[in-house]
Amino acid sequence: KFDSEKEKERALLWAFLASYLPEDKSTLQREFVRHCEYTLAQTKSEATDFSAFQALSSCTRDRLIERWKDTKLFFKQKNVKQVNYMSLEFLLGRSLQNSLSALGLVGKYADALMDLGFKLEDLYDEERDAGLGNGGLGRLAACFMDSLATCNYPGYGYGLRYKFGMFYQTIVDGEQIELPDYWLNYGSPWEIERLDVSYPINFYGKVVEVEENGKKKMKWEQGEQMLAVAYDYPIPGFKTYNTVAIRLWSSKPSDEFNLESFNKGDYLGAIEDKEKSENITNVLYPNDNTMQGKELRLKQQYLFVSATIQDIISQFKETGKPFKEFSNFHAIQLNDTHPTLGIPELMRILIDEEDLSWDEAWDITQKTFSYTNHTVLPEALEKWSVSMVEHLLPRHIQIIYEINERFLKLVDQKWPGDVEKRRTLSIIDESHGKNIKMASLAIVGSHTINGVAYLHSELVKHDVFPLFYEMWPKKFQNKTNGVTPRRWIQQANPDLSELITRSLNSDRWLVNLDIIKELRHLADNSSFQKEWMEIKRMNKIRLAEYIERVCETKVNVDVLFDVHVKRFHEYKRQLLNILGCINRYLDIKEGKKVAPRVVIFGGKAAPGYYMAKLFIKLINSVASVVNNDPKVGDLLKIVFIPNYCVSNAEIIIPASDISQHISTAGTEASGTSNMKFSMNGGLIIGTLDGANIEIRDAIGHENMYIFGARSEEVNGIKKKIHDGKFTPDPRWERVLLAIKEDMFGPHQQFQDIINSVSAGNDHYIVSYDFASYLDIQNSIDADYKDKAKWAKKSIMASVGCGTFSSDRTIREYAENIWNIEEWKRPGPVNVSHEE
Ligand code: B1N
Repeated sequence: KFDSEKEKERALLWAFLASYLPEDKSTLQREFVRHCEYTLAQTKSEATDFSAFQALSSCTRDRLIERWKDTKLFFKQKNVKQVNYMSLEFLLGRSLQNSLSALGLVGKYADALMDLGFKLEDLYDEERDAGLGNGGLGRLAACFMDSLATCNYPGYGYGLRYKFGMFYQTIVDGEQIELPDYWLNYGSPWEIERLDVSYPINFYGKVVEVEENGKKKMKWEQGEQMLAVAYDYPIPGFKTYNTVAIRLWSSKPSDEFNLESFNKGDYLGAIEDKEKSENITNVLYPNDNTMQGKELRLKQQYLFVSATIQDIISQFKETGKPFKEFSNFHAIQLNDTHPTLGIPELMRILIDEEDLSWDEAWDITQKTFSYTNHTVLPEALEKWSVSMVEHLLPRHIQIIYEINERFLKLVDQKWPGDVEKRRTLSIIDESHGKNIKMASLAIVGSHTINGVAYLHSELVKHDVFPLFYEMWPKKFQNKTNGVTPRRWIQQANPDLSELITRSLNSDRWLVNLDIIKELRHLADNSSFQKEWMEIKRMNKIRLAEYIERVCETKVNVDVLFDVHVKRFHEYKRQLLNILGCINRYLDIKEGKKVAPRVVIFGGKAAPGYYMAKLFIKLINSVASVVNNDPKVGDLLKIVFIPNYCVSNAEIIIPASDISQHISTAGTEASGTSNMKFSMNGGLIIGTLDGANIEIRDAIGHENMYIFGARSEEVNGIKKKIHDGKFTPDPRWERVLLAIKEDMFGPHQQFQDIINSVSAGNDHYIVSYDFASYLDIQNSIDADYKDKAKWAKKSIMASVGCGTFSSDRTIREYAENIWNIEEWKRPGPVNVSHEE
């Protein structure tokens, strides 16, 4: 293998010098001080908790890099197939605690840093969230990366390195105010800047036909050019040495310049224009479950897919294999349709640059891509105007048209002369101008399409894409979402984690969550129940302290904690909850007996989503009346926790007695916080929607509070409401009257809410589900009084959730979609793993 003896010697020397850092206490301390002194240029007297956090993160990063490099090398030596998970969002949250825990160094560092005067927990709190996502979709991608590494699968996550992540939410006079999240101001200790990994990205320009070696071909002539530069974020597996990475692209102006614009003599103006046009990856679009057809977003999507596909191809070329082998080495998963341009981009590169024929290129493309659908909401299904795409990506529009033409030939073979089917199936929608239906392009270009919960996957097949399903029934699958138990149990709820490990006499449950079901026999055990509920109480105290700090409201921890945290959206029906609160308040004023509770809201509204913002205003208006009414006292407190994000979710979720997942049946694709709450012993009040249905099947319906219309009933109910044939419950009228009579401030400000649920408009059937919602809330009041009964339900809700580990989900993707194998890397000999 080696060119010479000399080269062999050099390699041995290098390997010796690059051997793993030891894990003894004095090495940990020396490395920490070295980073303080040399990386941060700080002495003992200057070091704050923040600098200690930075130094510890640098130490941790070094160790992650050791593992990641060797994992990459191992995969390369084994010639493995890898998955490339393409997502415009990765909602990672904080990384320090998670990484230390994966490295098995939590205890050792706690001890080592104590000598130097630092408390590990305080350092965790110095870290800012990496908020590169909106909500469930972005957090799912983060949980998936954790599971990919832990389950020893080869892979990469690909995304964008936004300078501004999800906005920071504050509440002023009851209203949401958005502030920029300039997270990189504080440096990102985890990223590895890869100035050596960058790709040119083209926009605009034109397509010309050229002749090369006697063959006619299309050439995309350069318009604007910029660069995408890679930043790698290592993601460690748990109880394994495997470490994978997320590669995030950042846009940079390219060295090539347009002589014309500089020739005008306005040097500073030309620089400014160049900067402006090239800051593509500046900001994350803050819309969850809606699409905004902005050109900048399209540019983000293209920069993302072009850099990613170029990177994957360059990795593939290192194997020296011919392109027909491509899909034996790479699977590409599209996290929703946001990266769908990857399909025409791969086609373009294979045909225009690698000289493959259309058929060869198409075969490779279809064998490589698969697509996950995350929503059935029509306003979220992406459509891009043909004229915008044509202008920005003139070669891609040709390819998309050709894909469509060839596809419609297949349609014609199956349904000869059926123009209606042809129209429905066409990738180009011509009903309001010409638009590209990205989901249709994704389905045609992929070998597999999946939904994210059983009900959702059924709706995808039968309601959203029925004709595609008829054409290719075998392409459609379900992959029910999951969440990582490392972050959502072990890290968020260390006391519960300790109890589970002690009771099972093993911590294997952290990598095989199914085994927590073995604790079922303890559900009736009164001393276990006592310990279980005592942990819940401690978590409630921790949350109450947080609430006092951020909301300046004191809450009683010995009452029921009812939590509703998620993005604000009409379909998620925070309105149902707050109207229920008003009803409860009116009951209290009438002197009815109710069980005391704290109702906790949290979540962001898209800055342009008027209704969602009005819900926030209503909640805060009701809260200020209820919380200041001396008649109410501890019977009802309503709090709105500002800036719901991954790090405060870790405090909120373990403290809930019940949590609300009350979307109109058939609208929430899956939901993932429902799984997190249940795992932590919080009971769910929910509709038969998304993954709620599977959670009920797993934990037993007696351990969940289900209410409301079923998905198959919703359309009939909507019609009934619309036709004025539905009479709401008297409590509904009473609540609306309270608002109209200005009980929560001048009612005019809430008029649009009242209109939105009035007959004829009540799209999410809030008025219909209201009665059953109130009834089930009353039964919760009653059940909560019986401490033993409640404790049993709480335990059963948790230990039945084994199947909702994202490890299970990832294994299903690996086996049924990606066709990749586990490759566990043997550990280095000089490191012992903390068990
Ligand atoms: O994806 C989650 C699901 O658990 C949720 O039910 C679902 O609502 C969420 C456009 C979305 N679907 N679609 C989005 C996000 C951003 C955007 O720009 C759509 N998010 C979901 C994980 O499967």
